[in-house]
Amino acid sequence: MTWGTIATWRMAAKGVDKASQLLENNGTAGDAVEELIKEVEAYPFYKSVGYGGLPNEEGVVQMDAAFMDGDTLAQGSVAAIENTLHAVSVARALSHEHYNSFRVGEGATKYASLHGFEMTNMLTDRAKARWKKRLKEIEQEHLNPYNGHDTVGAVTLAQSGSMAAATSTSGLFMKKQGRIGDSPLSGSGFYVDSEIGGATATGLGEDIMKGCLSYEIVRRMGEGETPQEACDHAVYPFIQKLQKRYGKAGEFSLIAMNKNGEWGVATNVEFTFCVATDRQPQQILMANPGPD
Ligand code: SD4
Repeated sequence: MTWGTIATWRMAAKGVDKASQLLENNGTAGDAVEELIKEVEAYPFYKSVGYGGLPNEEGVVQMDAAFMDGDTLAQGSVAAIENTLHAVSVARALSHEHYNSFRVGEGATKYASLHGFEMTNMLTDRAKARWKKRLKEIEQEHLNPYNGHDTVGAVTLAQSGSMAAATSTSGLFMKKQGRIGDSPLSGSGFYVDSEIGGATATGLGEDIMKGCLSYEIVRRMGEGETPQEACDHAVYPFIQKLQKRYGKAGEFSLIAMNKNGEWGVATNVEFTFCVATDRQPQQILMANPGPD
């Protein structure tokens, strides 16, 4: 039976291995995507996700995460959550709640601690040192604080045909307190429907949100486009639109997988991603910016 997973950035490689093992052994799409993201969240040297993630302007690590079940379309999200090791697990727990399934700030952190999720200081010494250095650079050189992008996002397809998607990020380095990106927002940072497929995004949230790009890719796959066609048609004309209206587009990349385990990607930066399916052992691949 077909199974598959796709995830943003090479940092997801170990997580994709874990997810693949689960999927190969008939695990659920939800368990696989959660384990994949948790692996990235726990690793201290990934600077845009989970433990060791870079803080906001105030020196506080505030994370955004989401989980979506492609069978029920249930979703859970947290935004600006603090001191929580696995934001994605909190998002997954919230996806079971009919009401109050998207929590932000103190409400999200309180939910995590009340429900027994592992709480810890997410600011490592290394991240703190980078924050201090950056504060000085910004003061002296008037730099744009936005510094690259590497949110983890993934889509999984289980042998049962069920699909799931999830994201997790500490967002933009030096973001303003309480700033929330695309990653926890349905349709922008992620979307999945087991009858069609799923997509997730990484990059400048403020621009990804303008195009609801994850939903647009899934919608196009639903109309019969392949994942690659859907990525190309959703992303590149949208980049042109942003360029026309603003003179530039932020950096972003999208990945997609359909219910048959076929996948696609579109990006306007050099972008690495990981794919594994029952037909193809894990590969770490590189995508180049598409046509302007
Ligand atoms: C955001 N999409 O918060 C995220 C940014 C990102 O590493 O990819 N950060 O806008």
